[in-house]
Amino acid sequence: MTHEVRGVVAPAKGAKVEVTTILVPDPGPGEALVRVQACGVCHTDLHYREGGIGDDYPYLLGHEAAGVVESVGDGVTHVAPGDFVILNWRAVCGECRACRRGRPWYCFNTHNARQTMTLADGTVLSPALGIGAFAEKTLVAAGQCTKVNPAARPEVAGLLGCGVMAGLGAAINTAPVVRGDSVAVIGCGGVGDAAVFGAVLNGARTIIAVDIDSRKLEWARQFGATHVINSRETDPVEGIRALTEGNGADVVIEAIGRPETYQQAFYARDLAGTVVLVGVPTPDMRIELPLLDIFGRGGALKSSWYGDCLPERDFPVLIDLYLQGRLPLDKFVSETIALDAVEEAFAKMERGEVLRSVVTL
Ligand code: PAD
Ligand code: ZN
Repeated sequence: MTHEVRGVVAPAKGAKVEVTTILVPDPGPGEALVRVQACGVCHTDLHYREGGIGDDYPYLLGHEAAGVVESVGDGVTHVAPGDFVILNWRAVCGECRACRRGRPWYCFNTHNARQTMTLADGTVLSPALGIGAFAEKTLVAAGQCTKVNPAARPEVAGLLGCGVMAGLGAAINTAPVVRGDSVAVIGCGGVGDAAVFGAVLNGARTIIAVDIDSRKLEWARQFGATHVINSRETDPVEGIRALTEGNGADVVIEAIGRPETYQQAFYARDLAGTVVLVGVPTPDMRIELPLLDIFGRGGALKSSWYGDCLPERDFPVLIDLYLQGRLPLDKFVSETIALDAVEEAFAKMERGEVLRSVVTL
């Protein structure tokens, strides 16, 4: 059987997204059909629309989602119809060179559904990050479903499926921040604020939030930033050094994905400190740094893919922390919107009015 549902599609590079009918097949072996309940609007969806990630239009957008498993294909044992799940884009294969070396969070061959979802005329859709969840139903590999406590509201649970996990994980897994560290986060959208809170969770002493928007800085304070710098007014490198006895921060997390802010991160860290790039750059971006500075400043320059998370390990724990009142996921949800308001949500994101708009279905 094929399910005819509504979904949000990016038809061509730079073109506005459209709500349109999509066709979703019943799950085959190893696949699951999920009735989506909520899906956050992440900057990565906008990157897709603008051609920053690839050219495989049309894209079915949306990838920060939670919902209920409707049916599963042959051989699926770890989830069943009725399970409340967060969708993930790291269904590890267990067989690639990273998995075999015991580093599955780098898995180079993550699973997605084998069958395709299409437009009504049969045009094959590329689901964003192998998910495509701005849709009433979506088809994924069963491993992309992580079962969590259904007491969590779908609109907050779904956020762990991408941006919040990426930001939290950049701090707690990739850096990792350790008790007593000084941490600076450059760019305080949903991802950056999650990094701020990750620094709180791991016991950072000083947490400096940097943004060009004072409203964002106010929100970052609510997540636990001890200091804020508006980098339109204050040079962020000098500002971060001034707040760290002239040294720079032990960990600087860049959560925008731009050369100039990466360069700020590079020079705002202490000697032997760590830079974590979690923001996603576009293919045209370049950076030039003196090689002597890379050598002479020592430490580590890391990227954080999805916060180096393992969904099966991390999502259930983080949902439990949320349910215990120890992880303020509700604060990320600025508004809930309908499927046809994604384009407007992109504009609000660009104007800095929201941390997360979340589509509810
Ligand atoms: P967002 O647009 O909500 O937040 C970006 C923030 O950066 C906003 O608060 C801006 O005001 C701020 N900003 C923009 N320019 C500057 C500047 N020059 N100096 C200081 N602040 C600035 O986006 P988001 O939080 O949803 O996503 C942030 C990035 O993280 C984006 O590149 C997204 O694609 C990436 C991401 N990465 C992963 C991953 O696995 N690495 C996962 C999810 C998202
Ligand atoms: Zn995302």
